[in-house]
Amino acid sequence: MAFEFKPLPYAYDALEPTIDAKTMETHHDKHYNGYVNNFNAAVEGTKFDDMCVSDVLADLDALPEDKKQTIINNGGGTLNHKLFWEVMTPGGSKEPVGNLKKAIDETFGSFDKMKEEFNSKGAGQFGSGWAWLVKKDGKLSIMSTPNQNSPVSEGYEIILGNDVWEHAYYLKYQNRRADYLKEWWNVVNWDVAEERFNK
Ligand code: MN3
Repeated sequence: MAFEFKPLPYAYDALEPTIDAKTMETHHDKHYNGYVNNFNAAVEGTKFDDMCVSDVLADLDALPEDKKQTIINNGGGTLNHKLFWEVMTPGGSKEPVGNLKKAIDETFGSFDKMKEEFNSKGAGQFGSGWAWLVKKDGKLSIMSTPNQNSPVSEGYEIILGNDVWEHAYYLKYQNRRADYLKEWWNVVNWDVAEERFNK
């Protein structure tokens, strides 16, 4: 039961001008595809083959030592990107909605304050990694992870995440990661984020 590599749910150019078509195509069809293939190869023939990738990553101690880092890297690359494509949408929906909006206001003071903290974590992540809005025990927080490490391995549920690897933004933004982080909010799918929060 290999993880299925699916096409991007919108056109490569659908997120322009925030994210350019060439970046989306390379990111999805080359980088993401690579993680999925490597993850599937690593779990093939093991008991982890039948598990969903977030369950595999939720218990790193259960992984065999010789495959552990490969699964952290490529299982993380698989799960993190799957969520990344889902949590973006052409045009974006501009602002949090429903219960998530309420929780953001209660936790951070306002949507703007939440964005500020998120952008700062993303900009401050040295080298490659991710910035995340996560939930644990019903409580929201913001974190970053290096490489393809996934918050699910630390017991968090992911509400949304932004990829701050250079492959996610370099063609359009070059060294200006902070600008990419700021612009990215234009394409966030808050309906999906709200669904994930309510799960
Ligand atoms: Mn990426």
